[in-house]
Amino acid sequence: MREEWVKVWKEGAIGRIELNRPQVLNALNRQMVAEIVDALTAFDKDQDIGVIVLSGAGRAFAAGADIDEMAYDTPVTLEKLDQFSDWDRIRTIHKPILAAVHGFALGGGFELVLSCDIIFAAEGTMFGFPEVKLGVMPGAGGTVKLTKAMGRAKALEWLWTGEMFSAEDAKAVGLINHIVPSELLLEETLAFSQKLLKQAPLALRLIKDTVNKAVDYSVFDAMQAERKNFYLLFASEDQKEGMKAFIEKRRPNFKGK
Ligand code: CO8
Repeated sequence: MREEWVKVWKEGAIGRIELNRPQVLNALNRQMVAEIVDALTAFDKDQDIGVIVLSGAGRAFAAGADIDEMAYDTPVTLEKLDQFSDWDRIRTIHKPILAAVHGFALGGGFELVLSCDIIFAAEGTMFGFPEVKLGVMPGAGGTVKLTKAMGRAKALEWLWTGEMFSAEDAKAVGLINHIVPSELLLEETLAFSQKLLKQAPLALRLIKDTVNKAVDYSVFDAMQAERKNFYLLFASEDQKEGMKAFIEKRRPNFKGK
């Protein structure tokens, strides 16, 4: 696996991916996105990994797509490159993806954050979609996800002005989960990962699947999907173990089976 622009390693059952192009604030070139998605896919298949944590080296999480790389693109080069198929693959990752975000999360960097499941931000992190200032707009789901999260009026304000917003603003509209002091960012994110590692992995997986469907489907269709996933979990050993442990008044020992 190529790791030119990311660092990838295991910390116990946590798969760590660090964006590593700090000289340009982790501006996402296409190879870097492919490396991130390859690492996510590899960890998703790795039986020893339960949670994946994404973070950025240097003074920012990611200041957007690499403007130098895309400045001379045409619709034809973009169509042929089909770079967003890599982004689509993020949606197929079953395991929890946590983001530890600091400095800036702009444009494609913000879209990468919004592709994660639980988001921790360091105090002072700035979020935004400055694409409008470059004469373009978000292309990896930013417009859609922002509108679903905060409603039409607020989304248009963020997208039309291209201004940066604070972590507090992002948290107030439910785009991120927690704001923590800078020096505790990774500690807090990893501590939350440990909480998830204690849960039944199949339950985590099917909850993520159902929540994703709840975002995309009608309420009725999402509830049908929820029901099927609820039934499916009763085929797992972990369901037997979880309920038996409750009755025996002890902690469950989940195995992901
Ligand atoms: N692309 C390329 N280089 C970048 C980018 C970027 N997005 N962001 C920063 N850099 C480079 C700078 O050019 C600079 O390089 P150098 O030292 O060689 O001059 C270096 O990083 C440090 O940046 P600054 O000196 O500008 O640092 P400041 O602290 O003064 O400013 C800012 C930080 C405010 C974040 C500023 O760098 C900035 O405005 N960056 C651009 C932000 C932006 O417009 N992002 C949106 C890009 S478009 C986009 O994301 C479209 C998404 C499409 C789908 C996703 C596909 C991956």
